[in-house]
Parts: sequence; structure tokens; C-alpha cells
Amino acid sequence: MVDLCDGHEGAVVNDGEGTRAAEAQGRRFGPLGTALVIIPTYNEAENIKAIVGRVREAVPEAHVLVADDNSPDGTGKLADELAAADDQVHVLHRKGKEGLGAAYLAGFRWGMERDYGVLIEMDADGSHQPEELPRLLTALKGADLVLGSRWVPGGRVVNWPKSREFISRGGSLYSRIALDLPLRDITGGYRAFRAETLRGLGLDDVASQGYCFQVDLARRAIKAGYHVVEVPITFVERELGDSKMSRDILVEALWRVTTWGVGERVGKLMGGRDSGAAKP
Ligand SMILES: Nc1nc2c(ncn2[C@@H]2O[C@H](COP(=O)(O)OP(=O)(O)OP(=O)(O)O)[C@@H](O)[C@H]2O)c(=O)[nH]1
Ligand SMILES: [Mg+2]
Repeated sequence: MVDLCDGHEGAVVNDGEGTRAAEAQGRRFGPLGTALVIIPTYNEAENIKAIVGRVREAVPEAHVLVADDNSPDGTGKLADELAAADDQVHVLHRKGKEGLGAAYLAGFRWGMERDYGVLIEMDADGSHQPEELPRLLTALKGADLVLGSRWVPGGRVVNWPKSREFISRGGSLYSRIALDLPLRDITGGYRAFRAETLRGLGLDDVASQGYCFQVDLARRAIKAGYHVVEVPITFVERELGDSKMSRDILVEALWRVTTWGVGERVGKLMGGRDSGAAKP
């Protein structure tokens, strides 16, 4: 069994609104409940068995939900086989490729309808190491949202070309400045949410997709005053299967982040600070 001991070992607490809000309220965080690890897949036949197996070994008490967009390579069928052999593995079959954001939103809904206390985002390609999950869950005992972070002390990337690192670091830095967010890794997709946090983010109007989906949720959490903690992770470049990263995903992120940033600044100039959860 994994030791989910108390404390924040390895956690980096952001110094922004979320932290201050939590301190001001003298928050006590409730028990976590059962965790659901959501793994979105599109053509991950080479990776799905290994990643599900690693999650089940690293956090035996957690459940897994594979959210597959009708992958042509048969990932959904392989996931069904895993689910047939293990009560803690589930599959959400979706009609066709609709992007990472839509798959996560469907997975969150599925998990919240079934009363999971923690919803976790994890890629199928091994970049997010299941063995680091216990540290994320430990940090979540004292937080509303935990971000696995490559760009805080102790975080790192393995086998990533310099060009990818430049894009990722640049994307986080740009989002941090444009949206005034006290976070280092804003585009990362290895995250643990309390179900109450997701309920408070107003997910019904989230339209963003790839990296932008991650920026959108982080920004909503900070603006809503949630206590967000970054935990260093080691991100490992995928070894098998093809990346779904595309120019369109980068353009969407740049466009939306710029639009939100300009909107917030104009809002402040026109009538004081924006309030409550950020809207698109
Ligand atoms: N259900 C679903 N999953 C998707 C979709 N697009 C990507 N994914 C999954 O989302 C996860 C992240 O996608 P990746 O292609 O690894 O994207 P990335 O990690 O940003 O890019 P790389 O660093 O090149 O791997 C993987 O598990 C993909 O299979 C989609 O449209 N639908
Ligand atoms: Mg990947």
C-alpha cells in the first residue's frame, strides 16, 4: 500500500491569491475520498496496458478511467479487456476525436456522478509517472488543487528536445504574465483536483482544448481563490506512439490566453478588479 502520510514534502506552495485566501479562512481540508485517475486516449494501443498497470501498482486504492475517443488503433478494445479483468478499471467510450479538453470534461463528469473525491489527470504515454502520484495525493491533503510541475525546483524533463522545452517554458511564462498567475507550470497535464474544486470552477462553459484547457482550469482555480500547490515532477518524453501536439493546439493557446489577458486588463481599467471565477 502507498503511504499517503500527512505533510507537504516536495510541495511548492504558490504565493498568490489562492494561498492567501486559504490562510485567511484558516482552512481545514476534508478527507480526500477515493481517487479516479482519468487517462484520455487517442491511438495509445502501445501504451495503455503499461500505464494502467503502473497506476494500479503505484496507487492500488485508486480507480482508473480510460476516456477513449474511438481510437482507430483499438485502444478502446484493449482498455475494455483491462476493465473486464479488474473492477477498478473503467472505460468511457466516446464517439470520435474531440480533443483532450472534451475527453477530460466527460471524465470529470463521469467521476463526479459516481462520487469520487479526487479526480486526477494523467497522459497515457508515460510522460506522467504513476509512481509520483502518492506525492501529489499527499500534497492534496492540504490543498484544493495540486499541479505536477516541471518548472519548480526539483522538477525536470527527461529526453525532451530543447525546442519542446522552450515552447513549454515560454507558454507557462507567457500565461503567468498575461494572466497574472502565481504559477510556474501552467500548461502541464498531471494534476489532482478535489471534486469540490472542480464543482467550483464552473466547467459548463469551458471550451478550450489542448494546452489551453490546462491554462483555463489553472486560471479559474486561482481566480476563484482556491489553494493551488505545485509539486515537482520528472516528466519523461513519450517512447511509444505518436504525439497529438499540433500547430493548431499552440495557436489556440496563444490566442485564448492573449484574449483572456487583454480582457482582464480592460476589465480592471473599466471598473476595478475582476471578481470570482474567471469566465472565458
Ligand atoms: N480522448 C482523447 N485523448 C486525447 C486526444 N488528444 C490527445 N489525447 C491524449 O492526451 C494525452 C496527451 O497527448 P499527447 O499526444 O501525449 O500530447 P502531449 O503530451 O502534449 O505531446 P507529446 O509531448 O508530444 O507527447 C495522451 O494520452 C493522448 O492519447 C483526443 O482528442 N481525445
Ligand atoms: Mg505526451
